[in-house]
Amino acid sequence: MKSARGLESPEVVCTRSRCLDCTSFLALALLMTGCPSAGQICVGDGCDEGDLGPACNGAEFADAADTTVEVFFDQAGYDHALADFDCLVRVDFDDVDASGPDPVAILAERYLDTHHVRLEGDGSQYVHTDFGLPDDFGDPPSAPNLFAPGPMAEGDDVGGFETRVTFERNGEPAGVAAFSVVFVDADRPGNGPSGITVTGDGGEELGESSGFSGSNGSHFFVGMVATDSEGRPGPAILQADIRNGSEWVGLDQQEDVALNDFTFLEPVAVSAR
Ligand SMILES: [Ca+2]
Ligand SMILES: [Ca+2]
Ligand SMILES: [Ca+2]
Repeated sequence: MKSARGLESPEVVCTRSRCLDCTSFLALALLMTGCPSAGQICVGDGCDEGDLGPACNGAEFADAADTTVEVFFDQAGYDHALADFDCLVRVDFDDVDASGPDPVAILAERYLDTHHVRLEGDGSQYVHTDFGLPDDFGDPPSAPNLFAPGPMAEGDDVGGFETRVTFERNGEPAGVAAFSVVFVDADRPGNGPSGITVTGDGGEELGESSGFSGSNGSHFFVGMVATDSEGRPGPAILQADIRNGSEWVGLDQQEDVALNDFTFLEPVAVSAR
């Protein structure tokens, strides 16, 4: 994604404070600033810590102790549930140069300063365009890159298929009110169901979804929104554990599944909730 901060900048989606609101531009100006659509990207100096305070868009946050998690399998429903918020953050991995033949390892902290998220695979984390399986992973909607946890398969070891997602603000654990990820080619759930579990304070499980599937090469959206008893989204989700299939994404024996765009509402430090 081309942004006003340069081709290599990871996309940061927010429109608060100093972050320029793209809705104030005409269509031509939107194109010139790299905004993918109205209200979707930071320009200028970007969003610094001071800009991204705890009160996301002024919306009220739920009581984390009184939380239910709703699961969405359609992005429209997820977006609608978050319509009052103006601080959706997106990691699409397209800032990584992964145009070579081999998957590119990224640090778990790659998006920590910019997006306040840590992505930790069983053994490293990888980005590539198709992980060597173009029939399954070629031509993703969020092109060109996909994500998958390592380690890569080696010998009898089938490699990694689990990723832990945690959030951090100013070195402190943080929570999010919503989280989503796209599963690519989750087409053999009988060989290894994909799934997400989200947890809150004290490791308490807040919500879970697994066993969903689509056709060969499909892009299956799963989103979760944490709300209180009055239906208000709140930053109760401290961690998401994602299982993608049953083996290293490029092994091509049982269930290979890649991941694409992670989105979440702006993380809020636990002490600021
Ligand atoms: Ca992508
Ligand atoms: Ca397939
Ligand atoms: Ca598959």
